[in-house]
Amino acid sequence: MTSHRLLTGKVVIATHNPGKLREMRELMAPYGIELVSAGELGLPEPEEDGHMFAENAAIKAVAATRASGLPALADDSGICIDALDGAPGLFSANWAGPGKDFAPALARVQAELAKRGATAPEQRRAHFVSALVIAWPDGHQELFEGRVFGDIVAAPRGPGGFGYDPIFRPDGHEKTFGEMSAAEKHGIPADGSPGLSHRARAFHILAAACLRAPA
Ligand code: ITT
Repeated sequence: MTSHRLLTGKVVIATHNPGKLREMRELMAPYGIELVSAGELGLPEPEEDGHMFAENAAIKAVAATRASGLPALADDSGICIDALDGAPGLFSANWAGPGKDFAPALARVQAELAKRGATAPEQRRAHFVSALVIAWPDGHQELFEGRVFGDIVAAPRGPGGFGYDPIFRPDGHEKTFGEMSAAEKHGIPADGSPGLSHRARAFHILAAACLRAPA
């Protein structure tokens, strides 16, 4: 059996993405851990040159723990579209360009799908992936991954969430992530079973392994 390490004390949330930061703070909220973001600490964004989500998450967590001397939690994530051979995938953030403007990225997804004649939902299958890595200053690391499957809707819907949320409809739901409240997107049921979003699902495993709710 793998032995996990408990996460305690002050922790860096190693992201510069405000949407992710908000979700990670929400997911961590019940555990009574003091959180500080990479932005609040003025940490630079490391170059993400890994070939897998898990590698990039480790690059970000390790950079933040080295720079701060605190344990750090990073998320590397993206949306993989079957008809586009898994794109944008690792390059999900890059499709928004340096200005991090997602309108062109969402339009590009639609254009690429149209080019391939993918109009029916079953031709527009996609999934989100989240790799969460916690890195400690002594070099210890833990990795947790979550996925959620669904399809790309015909046009963006809903003001909620961030990034690709307005075009992704998870299986079993009519609403896109963009039309859901934060609580609906996390989808964490009271019985403690796994949540809905890729990040909530990865976090569910992380919490069972490394977090204890305060008594
Ligand atoms: P950090 O590296 O600073 O965390 P980033 O935005 O560059 O921020 P990634 O490299 O992991 O993060 O890129 C992931 C991209 O995938 C992100 O910018 C979003 O566009 C998209 N993405 C990930 N999770 C998402 C979610 O829950 N909803 C919508 N889009 C998401």
